[in-house]
Amino acid sequence: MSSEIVSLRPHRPIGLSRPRIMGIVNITPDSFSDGGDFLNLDDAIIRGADLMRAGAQIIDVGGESTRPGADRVPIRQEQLRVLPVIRGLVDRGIPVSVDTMNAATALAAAELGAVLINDVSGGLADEGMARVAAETGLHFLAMHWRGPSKTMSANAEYGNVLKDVRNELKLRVAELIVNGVRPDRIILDPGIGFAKTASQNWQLLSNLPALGTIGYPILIGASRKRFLGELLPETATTKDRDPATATISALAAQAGVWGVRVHDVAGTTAALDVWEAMQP
Ligand code: PMM
Repeated sequence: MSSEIVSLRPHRPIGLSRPRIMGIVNITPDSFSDGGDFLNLDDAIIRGADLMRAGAQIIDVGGESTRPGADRVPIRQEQLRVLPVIRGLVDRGIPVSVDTMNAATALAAAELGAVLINDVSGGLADEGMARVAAETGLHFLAMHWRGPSKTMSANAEYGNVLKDVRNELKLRVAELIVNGVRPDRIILDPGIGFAKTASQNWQLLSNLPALGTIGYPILIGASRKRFLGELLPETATTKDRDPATATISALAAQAGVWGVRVHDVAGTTAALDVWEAMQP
């Protein structure tokens, strides 16, 4: 290979490493892409183990759908769905994250051995969440959020989506730290598809390095979301969005993200293998 080609290659920012893959197991009858698939305990555990074999580093277990328009789920019902699955996965030595907006569920998951709290409200939905994050010392993934799924589509009003999401995430960080969450435990997520139009999602995805300059690891959750469907024929299913998701995973890797949250772990593993092989 000529030295000219080598020198023309863009420099890889220092510290850029392969993103972690968070595999999704939703135990919900109504999640938009896998709702109802893993309601049975054994199926959910097998699914989590399969996703680990396919290349995930952590399994995200959720019991409350956050698709636009979804109603909240009673906490008791959420816990009945997620806790047995978390126990089963932890028993098999699998690192687990709990996708919940409820402090009580996060605490129960922590007691079972979950290693990360994934709160799509970033601690806004439950005032006890920051304390649970602080006291358990778990990693806390704070997503950009502008209110419950039932009404969030009406909240996609931004002066400048990148600046506003950035500022609102910085506010979250400040409040989490004031409540005792250790900065080195915080991971941020711009909340693709949450109170965002398709165009706003693309603006955020095309400016990931600007989100990284907040100073915290960034995770992206674009998997199978509706805005990807707009690139496909009308007859396409949500699973048909997997190649687009995997492409975003590779591009997000190039932008230096810490992690990607996906349903199709095998597809993203392949995409990240290609990205890694292409690194200088
Ligand atoms: N998206 C969903 C659920 N949980 N968590 C994080 N951190 N980021 C996301 O983008 C996110 C999430 C909704 O998707 P699903 O219903 O397929 O799980």
